[in-house]
Amino acid sequence: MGAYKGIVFDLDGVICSTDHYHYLAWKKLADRLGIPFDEQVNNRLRGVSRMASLEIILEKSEKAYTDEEKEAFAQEKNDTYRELLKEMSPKDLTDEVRDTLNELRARGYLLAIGSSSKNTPFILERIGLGDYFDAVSDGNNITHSKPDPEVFLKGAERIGLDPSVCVVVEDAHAGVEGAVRGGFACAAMGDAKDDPRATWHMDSFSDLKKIL
Ligand code: B16
Ligand code: MG
Repeated sequence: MGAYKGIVFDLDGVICSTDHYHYLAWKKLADRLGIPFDEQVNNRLRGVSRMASLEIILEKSEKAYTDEEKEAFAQEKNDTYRELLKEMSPKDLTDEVRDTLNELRARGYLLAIGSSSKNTPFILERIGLGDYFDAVSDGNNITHSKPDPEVFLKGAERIGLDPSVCVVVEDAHAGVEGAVRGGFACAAMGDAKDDPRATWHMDSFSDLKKIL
């Protein structure tokens, strides 16, 4: 097993492709408000909390909004997003992710989730992983979103391990930064694959079997 004993996985963009649903839901809101929104802006939202994401989108708005209006926009986006999540099923967990998780578990690693999303329990249930992980740390138990390391530190704590023996798996630059600040090794993939702060740069999720 080497130096590492636990793995803390980001959810959105790592375990499943809910990142696309975030995009669609934000796009619907931005279009309604007449605010330009594209994949480039969307990539800046990865790993960032819902309200912080809204603030990034509103940077391109010509109009200023009150806090009450912003709360309503965040709620509207989440309602759209939840409608999309309802369509998810265990079929949205790829064979690659399922097989890799099972192999890592069989090798003795403790497995945790470290996600900024408050929808984490619902998503895990939809994809058939409701009871799978040894611990879940998510947007419901943190006060600071990524790039703060809090969500990963709580994840490691919940599996009883020090960050120095845990690997964080991330697809967001904000998440890579949080992992490094928290004292974790970091395997980066997707949008954050080439982040120079990451320990490993993965082409796909199953590369974990080679790294660990
Ligand atoms: P919610 P992760 C993050 O999940 C998403 O990447 C980010 O786009 C989203 O704004 C954030 O969760 C909050 O999500 O609105 O569902 O609470 O990548 O940390 O798993
Ligand atoms: Mg992510």
